[in-house]
Amino acid sequence: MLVVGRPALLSKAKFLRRVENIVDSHVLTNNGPYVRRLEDAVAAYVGAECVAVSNATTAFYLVAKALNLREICVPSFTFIATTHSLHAAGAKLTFLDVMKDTPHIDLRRVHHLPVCAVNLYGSGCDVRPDVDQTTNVVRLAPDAVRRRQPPLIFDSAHALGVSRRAPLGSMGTCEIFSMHATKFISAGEGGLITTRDQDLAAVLRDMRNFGFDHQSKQPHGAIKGWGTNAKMPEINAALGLTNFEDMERFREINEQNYRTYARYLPGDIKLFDPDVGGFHSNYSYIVVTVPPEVRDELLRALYSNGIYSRKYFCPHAARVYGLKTSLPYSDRWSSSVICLPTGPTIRKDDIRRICRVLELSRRTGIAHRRLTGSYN
Ligand code: T4K
Repeated sequence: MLVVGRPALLSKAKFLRRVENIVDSHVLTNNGPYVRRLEDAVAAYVGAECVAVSNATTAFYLVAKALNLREICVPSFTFIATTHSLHAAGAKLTFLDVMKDTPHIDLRRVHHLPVCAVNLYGSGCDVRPDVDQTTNVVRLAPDAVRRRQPPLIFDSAHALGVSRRAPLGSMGTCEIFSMHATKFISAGEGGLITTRDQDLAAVLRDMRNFGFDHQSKQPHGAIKGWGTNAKMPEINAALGLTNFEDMERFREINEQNYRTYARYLPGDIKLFDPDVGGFHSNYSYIVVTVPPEVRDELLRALYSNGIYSRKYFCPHAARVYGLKTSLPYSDRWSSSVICLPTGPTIRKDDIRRICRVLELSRRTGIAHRRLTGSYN
């Protein structure tokens, strides 16, 4: 079975040594040494503070609480985790449509309200004119971003390692990355919040640990405010750190896969270019769009041939909540998208086979049938 999101580990021996260290150290959680090493490595890479948490979904909840968000604009075409979390934290959601050619909202059109923009599929959002084109940083003093401007949060769950001159991670009020098993750099489960706002980072460090003052030297210092248990365990941090250190190798493998797809996909199946807007992608998602009337049939044909592809994201968020708002491009993306398998477990021959199944299905209209015999 070829699947979207199959995790792979390139440095297994190194990870196992780290697991042994953890077992011998008797420190399994509560912001131990591997969590701190992961945070330091990511902070140095993105040029901002990094707070590691249990997963990205919880990260959104913490950020919404820390910023006391009462309302926020979000793209409807995204994963439901983000909208569920922001809503659960008390923010009223306004759904925005994405654009025709990119699955992003047009940030230039939203200024007056808090916004959560999504750097989807390992690609970067078109940024506002007040974003420095060299560093990707919004041109405001770090705490001004939080105190005087509506917050601008980036859902960068898919975008660790994506860069445009500088790596993503220091844009807006904060960015949130996912280290779920299916993500580019996996910790099994995990999330990272990066921000240039040191006050915000400090609040988040307290919040992830029940609200305890993270700077206190006492075992249980003062409780500074609301908090929950959003800590990343040491074993997850060790896995995340090991994979993060291999990031360039992961990118090379994914980029090679992307080029192979670009070469063999049938002409009427459109491959999304994740470098759109001048970004350098991590190529962690292979996203194609097909005519909506054949999308589900193609998915069935792939599945019948052992190729487990996904329709991220169908239905899109507003429709999940039963809203009838006119969002034509979200509807369009949602009904035409297919995410195909990639990553280190997928070989060039697999990709050729996937492309062949798509080609034969498109040509003959055959679904539900095993086409494996007729590839060559
Ligand atoms: N924002 C965005 C834009 C997101 O896409 C996500 C999550 C978030 C925020 C929230 O991030 P986290 O809270 O998760 O950190 C998956 C993931 O669970 C989810 O992380 C991801 N986005 C979403 C797009 O996809 P499913 O329901 O598709 O996952 P699942 O378990 O069906 O796995 C997908 C494929 O991966 C399967 O074919 C099997 C394979 N797989 C999966 C796991 C977990 C493996 O081979 N091994 C594994 O261990 O949601």
